[in-house]
Amino acid sequence: MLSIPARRTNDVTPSEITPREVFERRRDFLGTAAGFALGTALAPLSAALASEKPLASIKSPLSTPEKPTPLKDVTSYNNFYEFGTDKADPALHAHTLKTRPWTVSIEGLVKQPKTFAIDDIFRLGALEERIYRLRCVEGWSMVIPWLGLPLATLLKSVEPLGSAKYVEFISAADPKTMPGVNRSVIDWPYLEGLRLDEAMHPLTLLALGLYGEVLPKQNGAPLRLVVPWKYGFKSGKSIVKIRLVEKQPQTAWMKANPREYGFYSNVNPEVDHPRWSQASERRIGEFLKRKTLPFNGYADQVAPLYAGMDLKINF
Ligand SMILES: Nc1nc2c(c(=O)[nH]1)N[C@H]1C(S)=C(S)[C@@H](COP(=O)(O)O)O[C@H]1N2
Ligand SMILES: [Mo]
Repeated sequence: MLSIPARRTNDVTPSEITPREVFERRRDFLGTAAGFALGTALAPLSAALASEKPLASIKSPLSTPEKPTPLKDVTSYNNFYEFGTDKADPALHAHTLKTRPWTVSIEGLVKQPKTFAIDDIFRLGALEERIYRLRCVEGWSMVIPWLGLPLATLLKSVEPLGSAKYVEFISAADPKTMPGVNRSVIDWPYLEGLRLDEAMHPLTLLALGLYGEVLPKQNGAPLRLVVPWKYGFKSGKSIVKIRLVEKQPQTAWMKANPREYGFYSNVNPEVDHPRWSQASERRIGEFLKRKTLPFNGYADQVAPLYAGMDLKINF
């Protein structure tokens, strides 16, 4: 088979914003938003969403200075098994995905369980552009200008209880619009999980767009996770439910092949996949391979999360 993959925070200043008038408008919005309940209509933003105009964003200091992978590659070389297992399948088949109406419910060990309509998630805060690497367990990588919000913004809004230790992410699995779900490649729905501190980490992004536009369907519209220090599969696409739990959740890949895919799946050049090395990677669009960096280059920010853990056992 398929080698399935069987196989500093937001201290932003006005000068980092493009364009300026968008910032001014956004700041007005942020200034008044606190006084409104979520769901209050905000004319300029709603209009932008309805017409899917380019999304305004704040440039994040958390971005890598590396050159982004061309949009064409970002949208035509994908893993999204709900639309087939070939890299070309998502771009060919994901047009059937219906991204409106779409809701995301957050439940489990929280004080305020909520169901958000997708457009209300866009209103939780100003979108940030975060240029992050995405490193697939298969040995390729890309650099993608994502647009999104820290996942922590969403999680804080439901007030996690002290007993919540892990977060489970459940992707959509609609056999009518996602043809791959009719085949038992994995046990649907696609499930992912993070420890609560990983989920709350400022690098963990809830992506709503890329390259200045709403997410293309093949990249996990209308919202997907981006966890830049972990292998790509930890970044679940087209999420419909987020559940805070006490015990480490099962994930789709652990269920499919626990020997090959662990819960943590941090990018680690020193721990090989049982069937291939993880020491190097091919950046899509480049010819020569490059060395894979521990935690995909984000060790300074995230290595402390794993202090004292044996990462060969907790792979
Ligand atoms: N729901 C869902 N999410 C998923 C996958 C999938 O098959 N289904 N594939 C994962 C894998 S293996 C990778 S490498 C990334 C690829 O994201 P991209 O296509 O935007 O590059 O999505 C991840 N998220
Ligand atoms: Mo992947």
